[in-house]
Amino acid sequence: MWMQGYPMELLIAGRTGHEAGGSPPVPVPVLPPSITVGAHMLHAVGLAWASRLLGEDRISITYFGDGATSEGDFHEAMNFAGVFSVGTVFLCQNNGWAISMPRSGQTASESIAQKAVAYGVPGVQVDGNDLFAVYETTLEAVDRARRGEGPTLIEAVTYRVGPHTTADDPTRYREQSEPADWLRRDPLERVRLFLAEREAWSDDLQSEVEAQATNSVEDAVQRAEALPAPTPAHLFDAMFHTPPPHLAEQRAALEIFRAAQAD
Ligand SMILES: Cc1ncc(C[n+]2csc(CCOP(=O)(O)OP(=O)(O)O)c2C)c(N)n1
Ligand SMILES: [Mg+2]
Repeated sequence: MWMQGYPMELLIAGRTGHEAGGSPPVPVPVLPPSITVGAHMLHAVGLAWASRLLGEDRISITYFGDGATSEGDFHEAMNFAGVFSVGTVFLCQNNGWAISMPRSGQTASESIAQKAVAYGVPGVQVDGNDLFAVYETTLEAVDRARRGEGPTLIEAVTYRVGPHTTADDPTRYREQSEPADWLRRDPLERVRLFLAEREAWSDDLQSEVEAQATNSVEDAVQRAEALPAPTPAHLFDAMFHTPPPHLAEQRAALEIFRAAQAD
């Protein structure tokens, strides 16, 4: 998202629940992250379809987890994309887990990629820990969509080595030894070794890049923290263009409550 131009301080603000981080500035071609698992795949299809109806040539790519493929939205999005040959690339990051639900409990399908068959869409499985393979596969799917040949479902097979969030404790539901095998396939380490073998990477360069990255993140955190704090009324502002009566009523009640608190 950052590479597409979503400012880092807004990404951080969004993560802290600040409304300002909820969407990027207008020219950035990225939608805000969907907290509702899977809901965004439909938006991606709608956007690419709308672009075609407007006579433009924009396509869309949507990223989601293995768990999201159990949502009805996934099937509706795939179905529409297949029937109308919409230029959307579906990229499933199959990391083996949806919080505490293993991939085997998610679907009886042998693979996620094979689900594409049911919608008349090509499905590809790729090593999700191989940067070059993922890039190549994505590029092929993007080119296909740009040529007007329709959607592709990509299953990038990877693994969630850590907890789902800081509130999650994977020792409660999986063997502690499970991540060890995957740690050896760390995609960053693989790229680093690949580059180092070709003398395109070194410890000095690593320290330099890490220092630069740390600086830019710290800078972005400061800028995010300097944003004016949202007020509770903000919750209502971003919901509807014209608020329905019950929300207008709740907002008015909140204002009375806040005024009473201030007295
Ligand atoms: C509709 C909906 N149901 C449940 C949740 C709670 N929830 C948040 S993340 C998550 C698991 C998602 O798993 P997956 O799609 O595999 O994505 P991953 O986190 O592994 O990248 C769940 C159940 C939610 N945010 N939205
Ligand atoms: Mg997952």
